[in-house]
Amino acid sequence: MAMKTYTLFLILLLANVAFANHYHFIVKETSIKRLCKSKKILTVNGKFPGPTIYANKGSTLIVHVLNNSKYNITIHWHGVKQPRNPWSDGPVYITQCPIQPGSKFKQKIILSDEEGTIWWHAHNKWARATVYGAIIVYPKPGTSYPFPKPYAEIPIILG
Ligand SMILES: [Cu+2]
Repeated sequence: MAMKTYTLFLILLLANVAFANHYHFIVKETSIKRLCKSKKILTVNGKFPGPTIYANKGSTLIVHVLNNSKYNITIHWHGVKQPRNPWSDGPVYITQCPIQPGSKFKQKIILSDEEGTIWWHAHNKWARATVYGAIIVYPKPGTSYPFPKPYAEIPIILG
């Protein structure tokens, strides 16, 4: 019960703070166990689903991506409009070259009017099947939600 109260308190607290603007993503193969079997999958920071990004509406984020896999990869910031900044939005071979194995790339994410939960995912062939996570965009500090303040929040990611 104490843990539940603590978690709820933490979630409510997050709604009123400014978040870090820099994230570090290391794309690598990770061994995971599901249904009694181990399998190697591509992950970010060894997590599946990958790390959640927390941000405020209108902020700019920098995600330092290091590709430690043996595949070309990009990360797409799905649902982010990226005004006048398509060059690090992630669609591989369309607006961005792939991040090659052993290389790094600084992805700039410009949030404009997005608010709520969107997501990021890998953008090269099958890699998107395991390389993804949530982006939770809170109101600007000092402003309120455009709807009644939620009692709690639980991100659900369908992969
Ligand atoms: Cu997408």
